[in-house]
Amino acid sequence: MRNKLEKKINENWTFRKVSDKKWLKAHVPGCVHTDLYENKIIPDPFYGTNERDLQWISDENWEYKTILDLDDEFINKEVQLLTFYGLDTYAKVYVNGKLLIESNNMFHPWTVSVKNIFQLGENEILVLFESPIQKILPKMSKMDYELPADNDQIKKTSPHTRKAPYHYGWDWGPSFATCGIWQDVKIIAYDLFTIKNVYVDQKEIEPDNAKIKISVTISSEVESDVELLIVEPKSKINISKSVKLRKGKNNFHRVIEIISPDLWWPNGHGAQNMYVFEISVKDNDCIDIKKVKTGLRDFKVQLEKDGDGNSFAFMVNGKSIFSKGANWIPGDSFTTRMTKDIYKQLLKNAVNANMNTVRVWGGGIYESEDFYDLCDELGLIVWQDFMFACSLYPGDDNFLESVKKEAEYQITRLRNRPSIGLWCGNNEIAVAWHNWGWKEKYPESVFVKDYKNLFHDFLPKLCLTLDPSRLYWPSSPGYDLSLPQTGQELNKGDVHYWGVWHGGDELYSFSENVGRFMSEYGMQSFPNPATVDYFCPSEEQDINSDIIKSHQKASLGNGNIMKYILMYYNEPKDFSSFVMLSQIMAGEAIKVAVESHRISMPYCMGSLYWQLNDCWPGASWSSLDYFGNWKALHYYAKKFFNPLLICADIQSEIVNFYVVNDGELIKKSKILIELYDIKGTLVFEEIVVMDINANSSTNVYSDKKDKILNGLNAKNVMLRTSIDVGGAIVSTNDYFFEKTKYLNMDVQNFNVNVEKADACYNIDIESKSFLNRFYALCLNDSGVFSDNYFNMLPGEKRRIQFIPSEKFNGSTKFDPCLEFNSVLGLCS
Ligand code: BMA
Repeated sequence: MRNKLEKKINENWTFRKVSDKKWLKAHVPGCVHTDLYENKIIPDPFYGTNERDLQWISDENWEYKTILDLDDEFINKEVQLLTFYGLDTYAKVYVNGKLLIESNNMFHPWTVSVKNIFQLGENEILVLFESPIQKILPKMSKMDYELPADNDQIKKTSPHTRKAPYHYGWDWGPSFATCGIWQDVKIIAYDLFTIKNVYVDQKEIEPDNAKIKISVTISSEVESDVELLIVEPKSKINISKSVKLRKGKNNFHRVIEIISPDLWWPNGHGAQNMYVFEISVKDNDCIDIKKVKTGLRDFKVQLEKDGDGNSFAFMVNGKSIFSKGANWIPGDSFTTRMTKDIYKQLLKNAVNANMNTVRVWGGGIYESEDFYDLCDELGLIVWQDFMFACSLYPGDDNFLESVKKEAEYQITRLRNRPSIGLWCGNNEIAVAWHNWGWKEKYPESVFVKDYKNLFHDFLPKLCLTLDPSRLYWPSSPGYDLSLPQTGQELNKGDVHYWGVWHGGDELYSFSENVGRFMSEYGMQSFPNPATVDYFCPSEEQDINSDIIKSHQKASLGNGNIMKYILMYYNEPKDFSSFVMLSQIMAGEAIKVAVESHRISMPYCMGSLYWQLNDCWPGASWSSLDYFGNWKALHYYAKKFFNPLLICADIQSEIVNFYVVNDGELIKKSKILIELYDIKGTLVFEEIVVMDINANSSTNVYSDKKDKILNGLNAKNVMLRTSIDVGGAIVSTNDYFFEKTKYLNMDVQNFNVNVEKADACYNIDIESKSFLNRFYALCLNDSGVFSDNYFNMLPGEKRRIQFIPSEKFNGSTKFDPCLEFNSVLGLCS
């Protein structure tokens, strides 16, 4: 057999600063910052104010080298290729002294023929990385104006370089414009043919029949008669066909039908069924095999004119799905540290908080195969941005040529995945043009020519050719497929609402600004106390200390966090109380937002808060901190994204109660509306018995606020709403008629008892006073509590569980360091 050879060459790499003598051990995939750190040349970039002192790294040139031993078998092959799956970013690759690659884009692979360059025995591969900053500065100095890049904290070179925008800094992350071989390096050699690509195009997917078209691209060195096989065990597909290969590129396709397919569903709506297609090409001498795993589903984004404007709603297998989730940013400033386990922890936690969607936001990276594998497996719909965010970009041919290669590669790589819902051109560029003063500042041609060309012509055409079944949406937020004349429209398309936080508005503004699909809105908070300890010694833990401020990248910063806390709470006692109150504040804020979005369905059909995760330990809008700890917001999210939700709108004189149901019809449920005074006495009660319709939001009860209060002081009461199905409370939600700081709360008093059970800890809480947002915190593990941040009436008893993270499973040595408190205990 003349087998195809494929080998990773990630071993035995060394690196050095170009002006240095000594070569040091390097990691591939990796980057220069982590290599320097591992060699103890630099301290932890995330600690203290180290970020500031490490800026020199991105101004230097670095080189990486390895020696590769090759035998006859490789050297005698007809085709010999060297592929760098990711070079970040300006690299010159020399093989045995010969320059073979000059890269300028980290988002697509670089492949080169090494036939007659590789030799028997030792071969040297040398990669020289030029500073991404210094490379661009001369070009910028010749331009009439600087392209906007507000988040770029280095030298505003980022729009010119196809490199992850957040590497240059963002309002939640540091500036480390790193470089390195950030993806696998491979050598591939064959004599006859190779399968270049398999595309499973889901033509028509219906419950009783799936029609799919399988297209196979084969590259051949010879003319030959071969057998093409398509095998899929679950559907018993076994097709064999004799085909003739021509020299060069060959395309074959075959339409297949699967009767009664097992469909793929987003989380919460059904199973994530998958099919594995194995495609092989063989002759007597040689075989090449490619496997494609996919889920069959009909996915559409409904953009329809209706009485309110234009809808924006996901339809999966004919069912309208309310999209619940958050925006995803890269999980590390140095993405090569992301392992499958870390991805799994983060994305599983998204699912554990009842999410069904993540938006891969355009200022980061096109994510790894692990990421999308997990989204497919977990049922997370991916809103996939192209990597353009909050900047204007060059419009010259070289730039477009580079983007073409990038987009072609990424679309082809991801189009077989059931989780990918839509492509989106960019993040916030159109809205910035219209609303951030760009229109007044830059030549019109940058928008009506360059922007239009890239996002309204070039990218949509590529998507249409390579992935015709998916929507291409030019920009988020956006309201139309044509070049927008205004920033965003509440009644059309998707909306980023930042009146709360950036605009300083109070929380009720969320309910006054509900769009058709809310793809961004947020409230900042600090990470968990143990995470703060990771980067800041206790004596520096102060809202105004240099270290704390250096881990806060948003322009409005800690002052804005404090401003929001003080709108609703009394002053935090100390720094750690500030940290915890900031988290509770974020939970309360996003709860108001999401509830107003969900009760507005089907007018509003999506709610993705900003942001799910972090790339370093610092202040941000995230609900999971850098180490994967659940911040208060994540516990709130689990409840406000619960498939069955009861909530109240208490803004006006009439209080409206709603039940939102993402699931099937529920017969004879009991809706309980109860008002308790702060001593725990039930003072008002209303019970509504009803059937809850499938996939609906229903106004189940309305009453005058005065009637519910019945003469009681609004500062002394709590409204508790619940749904009882078959004798079990399946959803509950509390409200107050006054801001927390005005509530009359007694001195906080409670008992807690912790006992170890099999794989968890049982925590029994007994309240002796009214407890506002009682919480438990584990200071030495990122494990999760079964419930958290809830209100307790005096005399109430509750049991919650603490489930330690997987690393402690079965460990007898683990002793959780638990802390318990509530809002009153945090305020002075
Ligand atoms: C959004 C995002 C990000 C930013 C966030 C918070 O608009 O698109 O650019 O980090 O706001 O300001």
